[in-house]
Amino acid sequence: MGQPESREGEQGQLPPGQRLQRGWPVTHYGPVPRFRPDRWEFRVFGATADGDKHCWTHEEFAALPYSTVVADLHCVTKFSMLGAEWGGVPARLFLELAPPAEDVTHVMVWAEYGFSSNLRLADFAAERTIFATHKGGEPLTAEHGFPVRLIVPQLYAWKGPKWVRGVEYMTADRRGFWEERGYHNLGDPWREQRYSYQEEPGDGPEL
Ligand SMILES: Nc1nc2c(c(=O)[nH]1)N[C@H]1C(S)=C(S)[C@@H](COP(=O)(O)O)O[C@H]1N2
Ligand SMILES: [Mo]
Repeated sequence: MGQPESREGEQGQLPPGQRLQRGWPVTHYGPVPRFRPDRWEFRVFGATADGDKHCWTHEEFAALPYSTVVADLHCVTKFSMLGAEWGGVPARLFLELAPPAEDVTHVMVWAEYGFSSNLRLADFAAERTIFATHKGGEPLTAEHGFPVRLIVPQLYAWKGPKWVRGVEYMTADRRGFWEERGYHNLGDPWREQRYSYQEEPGDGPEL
């Protein structure tokens, strides 16, 4: 709160302390979930404007407007992958399809097995924030998040859950999985906001 929106610039460049990675490593905590199309749904819930939960089956999600963005991936463990083309559904489309209540300030993005990450509404609504289903024109592989992962180009990659299942609209900030476990609440790679001990007053809820 009172924080400027994260910068979106510097696409294609290495943020401070990062090094270039060839190829695309797989980085996550826990097992790779199995995709069960019949049980999968994408939910937008919490402080919606109409108070209802909004759900999409996999078929419905796949039929949403598709667009692409070029965005880098910066892992907090210091490797970066530059210039990937992601295809999928812009996050801000959900703000139209399932509008948030007026007092929503943050979202929690939820993935399989209870993994989560919190974002400021402005970062979620940013032009290039995308629920990616494809990379380089190919569907994501299971280990990279199939069927849907979030890409938030202006933040460290842990802010982009793989195997996303839903979005919770929140009227106050709350820490997600890594944000509770030592990573910075905001995670701007250009400010090297890596760890929670670097947080300044106002950067996040009390730990
Ligand atoms: N569900 C889930 N998503 C996750 C993670 C995780 O542990 N679980 N790790 C994050 C981290 S730290 C990184 S660097 C990227 C890595 O994405 P990749 O494996 O496709 O390179 O996924 C992010 N998304
Ligand atoms: Mo990471």
